[in-house]
Amino acid sequence: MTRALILGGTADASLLAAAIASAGIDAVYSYGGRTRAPADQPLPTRIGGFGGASGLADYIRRENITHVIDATHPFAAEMSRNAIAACAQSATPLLALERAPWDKASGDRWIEVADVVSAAAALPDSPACVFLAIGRQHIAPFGARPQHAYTLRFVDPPDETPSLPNADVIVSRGPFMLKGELAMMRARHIAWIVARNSGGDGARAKIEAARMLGLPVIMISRPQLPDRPRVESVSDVMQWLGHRTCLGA
Ligand code: 3Y8
Ligand code: NAP
Repeated sequence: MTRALILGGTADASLLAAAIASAGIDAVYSYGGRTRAPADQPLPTRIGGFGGASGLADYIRRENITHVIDATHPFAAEMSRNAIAACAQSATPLLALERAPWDKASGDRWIEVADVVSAAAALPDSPACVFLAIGRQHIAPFGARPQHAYTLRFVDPPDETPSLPNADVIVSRGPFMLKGELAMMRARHIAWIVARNSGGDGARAKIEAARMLGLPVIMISRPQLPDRPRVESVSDVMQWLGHRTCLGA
């Protein structure tokens, strides 16, 4: 009898939860507990860490989980690594639902870097208006570049003033639309954008807006993960679970 665990927290994970719920498959949806009011899901939902890979392996055994789908964000590397280890320990089938990275299109002015520290180093010396579209957890390295006027975007209001001397926070959880991104970038005279190569549609609009405005994007590449089976569509996950979607795909 199938009992699936969805490691969620993304738009794709929400689409998968809807398909699994409508198929009547027994499943649990899991959030890491990063935001104050995560979106409701049509499945029983748990919030918070498992306690490392061994905690996840214990959870899998205790809850009689038969399949794990890692539908977390491409930058949720620790969760993904733990899922690989826990599923190996408990001999539980694992499948990643992971969207492809954005590809650089003609007209894109990307500076590709490996991590957030390199992204901060890639900013110019002369003061500029910079849009940091990388959330709340990784702002500190930009403290080394205090000359810039930063626009930050968080899911929830910040608990304290960000450590950067000249920073303004937009509170918004996405998904983001092209019109809104263009208006925001123009109103704030944004000259540089820092982004992660999240892929997917929920945050692509800023990349398209940068292209239209001819702005440089410092693009942080994804962390490397050990090999694991992966698909890019909900229907492929449903087939993996032994369920034919209504499209029969
Ligand atoms: C808690 C679930 C939906 C889901 C929305 C997607 C789209 C917007 C792209 C920008 C980039 C960023 C950030 C982002 C994206 C979607 C999707 C996606 C980037 C929620 C969510 C949770 C989180 C966690 C949060 C992080 C933060 C990252 C903001 C829910 C809304 C910047 C990633 O305050 C914090 O601690 C937030 C932390 C991890 C990265 C960071 O380091 O700050 N996501 N985002 C999940 C959990 O607890 O398990 O609250 O409902 C999900 C979404 N985030 O309904 O359409 O790709 O799926 N989220 C990045 O760098 O790309 C925003 O602003 O342009
Ligand atoms: P992370 O750094 O890879 O994970 C850190 C720890 O958080 C994990 O080891 C685990 O704790 C816990 N955790 C993470 N995701 C979890 C989940 N879905 N269910 C239960 N526990 C989880 O993760 P992150 O980058 O902070 O991302 C946290 C959540 O936000 C994920 O759901 C992810 O999909 C979502 N998200 C992240 C980003 C991003 O940029 N990172 C973007 C959009 C959405 P234990 O070790 O205790 O088990």
